[in-house]
Amino acid sequence: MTAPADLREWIALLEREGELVRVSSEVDPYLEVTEIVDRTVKAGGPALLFENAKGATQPLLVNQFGTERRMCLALGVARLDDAAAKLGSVLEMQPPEGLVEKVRGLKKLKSIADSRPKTVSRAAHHDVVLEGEDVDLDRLPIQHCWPGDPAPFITLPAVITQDPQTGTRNVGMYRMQKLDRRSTAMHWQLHKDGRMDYMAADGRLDVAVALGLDPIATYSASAPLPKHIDEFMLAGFLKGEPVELVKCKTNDLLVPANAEIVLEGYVEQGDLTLEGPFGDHTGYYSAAEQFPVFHVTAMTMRSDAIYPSIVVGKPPAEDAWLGKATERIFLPAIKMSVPEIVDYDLPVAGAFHNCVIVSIRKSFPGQPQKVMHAIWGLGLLSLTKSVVVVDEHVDVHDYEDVFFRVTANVDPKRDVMLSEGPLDHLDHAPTRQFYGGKMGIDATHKGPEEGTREWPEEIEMAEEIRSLVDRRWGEYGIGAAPEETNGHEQRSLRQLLRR
Ligand SMILES: Cc1cc2nc3c(=O)[nH]c(=O)nc-3n(C[C@H](O)[C@H](O)[C@H](O)COP(=O)(O)O)c2cc1C
Ligand SMILES: [Mn+2]
Repeated sequence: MTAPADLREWIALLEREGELVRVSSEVDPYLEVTEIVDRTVKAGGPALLFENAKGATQPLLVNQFGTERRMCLALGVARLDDAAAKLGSVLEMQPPEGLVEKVRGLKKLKSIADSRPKTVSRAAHHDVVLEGEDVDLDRLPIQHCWPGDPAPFITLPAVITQDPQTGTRNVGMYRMQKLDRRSTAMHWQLHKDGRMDYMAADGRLDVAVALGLDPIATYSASAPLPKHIDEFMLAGFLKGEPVELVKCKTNDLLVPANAEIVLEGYVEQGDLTLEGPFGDHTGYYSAAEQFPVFHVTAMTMRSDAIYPSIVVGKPPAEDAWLGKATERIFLPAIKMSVPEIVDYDLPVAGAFHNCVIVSIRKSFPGQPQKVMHAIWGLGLLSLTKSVVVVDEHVDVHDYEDVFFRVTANVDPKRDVMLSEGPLDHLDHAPTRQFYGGKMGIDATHKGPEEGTREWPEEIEMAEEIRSLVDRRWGEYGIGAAPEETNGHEQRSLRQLLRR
């Protein structure tokens, strides 16, 4: 499977796969689109291309990532874990032995070399160039998502900046409240790389915003990479070919040549505006706060540019699958730092940073607590509020099984560890913003080596009886066998969609 080259190829692929519906009726980006999308996402429905968005000249694409199948199609893999395996095989490279391994090793090294973006001179989004007074965000069907939002905001941008000191590129996805035809707010939260570039700027910082990319490049903007790693490198690696970049018209930043729309401009120290409140993925309205103003100096686009959008709100929403892709893709990197980790799950209902369930191969007392501290010290996972640790044989994606362990295996006085540390910018629960309590729950088996009583044995049916009953099931005349094999995956999907 190859990944789509741009948004057009992606839309064509979705149509061939029966994964896209075109809506030709006039639909209002003010609330109406949100309600349609929310229902469609929760029903596991298709991507939607609104061809006639009220008040705008350009069409609106939404729900492109709304199911696991579409997220896999977007990444060009059969299962999300396959994208992770590709990264894992590079991270775990050993010095090769023998010719076959050497050739294989060279291929892997080439895949890294090929992921570096390359510069090209032409881009379709240079067909229409609006500068200065001509910049007009009113042309775009920017959604006004929730009734309590003060304005429409751009929801699915790839925001590009450069570290003023090192020159390293950063790409992130941050909502952009429309202020007027030529400016927006830039919602760079406290712990994000984009904000660090802004804080390091002496005066002005150039910013470019790419809208309507191929789905891998769009996904990469949301990926929580360490600051010094360019998100377009990850995109190139996942695509298997370099991201092609082209220079902006009014500043020196490079943007993906396949973009539908590009907003070029700048932010400035001290130039802030009141942003929000907006309904966000926490399920609540985030508080209004001061954020930088993004001044658009040029708006460039394809003549028939398609504007991409996403609706975030009470989980589960479309961003669930962007988050799940990150969960899977980053597992190999997490295992590199914390090798006893077998698997982990970020429940969608926990808005990704409120809870992490992690299974570990335990070999010494205190290891679950070691893993909790490791998670609280690892990239954006450090913002995690609660960590649940289970043994390696527990399926972390099966929340009923995890709940069983948490209730059965925990002595709250002994196994609940309270700590404190940084919390997500939008977390409304802690008394102080940005800082508060953390909880670790050790739901692993304990034994005498950890100073407890003898741990009882878990009930398991004998393997030969299981296969005997499998074989004879038809004879009993009970009816169809209850789903058993493969049941886990289906169960977790049901949980994700249950409301
Ligand atoms: C749909 C969507 C909207 C997002 N909106 C914001 C936002 O408004 N502000 C923010 O700081 N992060 C937001 N995020 C999360 C960031 O994109 C994510 O943390 C990313 O890793 C930031 O990149 P950076 O670490 O390079 O700054 C959003 C993510 C998604 C998927
Ligand atoms: Mn980054």
